[in-house]
Amino acid sequence: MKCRTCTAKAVIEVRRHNAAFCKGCFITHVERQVQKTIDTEKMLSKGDSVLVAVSGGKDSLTLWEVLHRLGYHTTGLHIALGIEDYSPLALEKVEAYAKGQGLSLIVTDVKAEYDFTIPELALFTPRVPCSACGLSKRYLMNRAALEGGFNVLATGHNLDDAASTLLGNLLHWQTEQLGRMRPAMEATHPKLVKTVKPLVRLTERETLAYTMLRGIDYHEDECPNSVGATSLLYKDLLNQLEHASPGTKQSFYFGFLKKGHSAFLATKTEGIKLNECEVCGQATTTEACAFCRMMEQARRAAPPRNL
Ligand code: Q46
Ligand code: ZN
Repeated sequence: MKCRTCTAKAVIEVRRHNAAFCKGCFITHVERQVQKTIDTEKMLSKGDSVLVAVSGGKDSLTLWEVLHRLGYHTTGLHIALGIEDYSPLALEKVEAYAKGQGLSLIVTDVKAEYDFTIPELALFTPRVPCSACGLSKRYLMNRAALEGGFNVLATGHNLDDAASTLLGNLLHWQTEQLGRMRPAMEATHPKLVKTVKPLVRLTERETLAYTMLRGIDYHEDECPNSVGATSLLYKDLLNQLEHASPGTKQSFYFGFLKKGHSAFLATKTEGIKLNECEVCGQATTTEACAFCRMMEQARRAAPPRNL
């Protein structure tokens, strides 16, 4: 198998592009794919101050590496979730990467700032861990971007993430979510920051290959709470389809953006008025935002020693 670009011995085959690449040409291919996504979706400009959410896994570290190499001004944001046997090593990997590259990193520790870890929030509120975690991450990422004066927040979602989310949203006809599925979402309120997903043109396998070929030391363990997640079942099904027919994930997601997404835009904005949360000031459709309400629930339910 030879590299499509230079005919040297290939190290990876990308069936959906009907191509194989050597190490150097694959790295260039990945970085070009990211730049193409940024340009077509008008995600970033070189003057932007970009906050990159980094969990320590392969996707987020790949994102940080590529954005930095493409010449964007980036700062990392790591949210320490307090999940035993998982979070401490995640922080270690992110800190080591930032130090090695000489990049600045902001760390937000949920327990230190709000008195509860993610597992504790799941214990003291009706939310399951991933629901408490997802809400906390969205809130804290936006808060960190606003406080730090960043005008864009970048996350490492890849094509597998986008396609599996789309499948889930379609299976349950989550029309509001379907209207929010663009990889670049402009801020719709002064207390919201623009969000972008520059890796959506790359599959999970491709980001993993990039991470390994670049020699990036990432957190290999999956979060223990991801076991049995429905999103993994959707990813599995999409992988089976992709195996039988390469290019399925890409045509599913990008075909939706081209032909289906606009049909759901009205549902996204219709009748929704954003206010500022009466507790924290962040954008919300209710009086107190969902994050502040969850924290209040946890404070009421927790034994006094947690306060
Ligand atoms: S980190 Fe958080 Fe994920 Fe762990 S608790 Fe669930 S949402 S699985 S991306
Ligand atoms: Zn709030």
